Amino acid sequence: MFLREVMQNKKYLLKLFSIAAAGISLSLSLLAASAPAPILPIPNSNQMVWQQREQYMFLHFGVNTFTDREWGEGTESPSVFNPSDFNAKQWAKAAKDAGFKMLILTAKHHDGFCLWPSAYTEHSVKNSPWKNGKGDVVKEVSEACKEVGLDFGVYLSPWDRNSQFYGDSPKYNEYYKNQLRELLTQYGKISMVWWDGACGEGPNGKRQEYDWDAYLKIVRELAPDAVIFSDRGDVRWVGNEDGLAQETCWSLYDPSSVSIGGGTQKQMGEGNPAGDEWAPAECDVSIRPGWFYHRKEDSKVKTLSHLLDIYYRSVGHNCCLHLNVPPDRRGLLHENDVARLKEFNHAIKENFKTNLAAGKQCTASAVRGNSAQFFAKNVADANRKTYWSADDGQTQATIEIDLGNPTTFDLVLLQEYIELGQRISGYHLDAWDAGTSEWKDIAKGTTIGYKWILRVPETTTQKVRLVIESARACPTLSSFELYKSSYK
Ligand code: FUL
Repeated sequence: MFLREVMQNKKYLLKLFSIAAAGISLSLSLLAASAPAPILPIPNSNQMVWQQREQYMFLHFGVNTFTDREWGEGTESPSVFNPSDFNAKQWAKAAKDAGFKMLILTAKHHDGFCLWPSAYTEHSVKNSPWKNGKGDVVKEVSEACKEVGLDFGVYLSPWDRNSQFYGDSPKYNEYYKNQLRELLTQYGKISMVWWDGACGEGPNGKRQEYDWDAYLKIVRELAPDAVIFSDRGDVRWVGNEDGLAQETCWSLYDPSSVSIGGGTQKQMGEGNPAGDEWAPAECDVSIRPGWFYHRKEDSKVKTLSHLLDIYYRSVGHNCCLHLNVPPDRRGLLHENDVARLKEFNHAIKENFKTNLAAGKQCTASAVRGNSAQFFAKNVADANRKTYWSADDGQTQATIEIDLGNPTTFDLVLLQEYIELGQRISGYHLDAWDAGTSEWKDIAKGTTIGYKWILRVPETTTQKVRLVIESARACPTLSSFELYKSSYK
């Protein structure tokens, strides 16, 4: 009798003990483990805003539009600038409708002609017949952007073939800084300043030395929200004008290892995982062969499949796409370009309409602190801010998605939580082959960063896994999405 009671109590105690233990381990696993420490460098808030724009539009417009040239000499008469039907609202609307988030205008190109009535030169719209010299393209474009909710930025070419000061370095630097100040103070919020490194000799036969530090200081002071596109700025050039990034693309960069303006395409495009600067890459490219409008190129607007290829290899390669659409002599975006932009936007929307992995069962070989905050399911929600992560020191892991049923896809979209740094440096993707009961490699990659899109052969499977082979520190992943494209 006594023994039986003891045994029953023991059973009871054991039961109580195991319930308590389960409770403790459950609450431990739900306890938030701390997030991985950021691995430097990391993006600043302006760079985060920039990256999430993904696509913005370039507008090359000026005297070249009317002289049918790509680079003006600087000797063009302002009288050639006379758009017959100028309408900045049409530009902004077309950009907005096409899913672009910002417009960048050539306020001044290499010919030195200013699209705003600068007080520092006569070579501007103020001496053109357009609106009897009372027009201001910069103003109209900035206002049109505001009206439709687009950000606005300016390209102020440092190379100026018109200015008498060019080549007399201190004088020209003053001139350039004054023009920068005009643009940054008279047109509302400026979200990007775009500089190329083109440089030449002035009328005195001397090569101009740009005072980049002083230019930078002015932008930082007068446009604190702006990102600067420049070797010395916040966003680097990808190294070509085809809109195409390399197969590896780090947002980390070491400018000292790349000669200014002379870096190889590969160095600029790939970035450098050992770099101590965060300088993600921009892919700039024109929708036509030239940057400026030429009537003979009306039939040479890039095809939809060409634009889609550019999209996958820019936005889908951890970069932003800066697509140039040059206004014509009327001062309008040409019908052919507008139609193509519409198709392009429609195709992207369709291709990424249904994430086939949304809400599906995700598991990982390791979860940081075994904490719910870092569970693999975070890669299958629609929230970029929730992410999966592994424990410190763990640089290899596998994340598996069970789709429930055999599912067909040909696009895989991956995102790291870059607020904590870009980490992943090698991975491959496997699909489960139910016939042979084996995993089969369908793609491999190096970097992911903010966004990487893999185009894979059309694959039908119930289970997919991402095998992370190497990383600079414990990896994070905020999205692992699958799509079936309708447009190629
Ligand atoms: C280059 C310029 O020389 C081209 O004319 C064009 O403006 C391109 C976007 O940048 O540096």
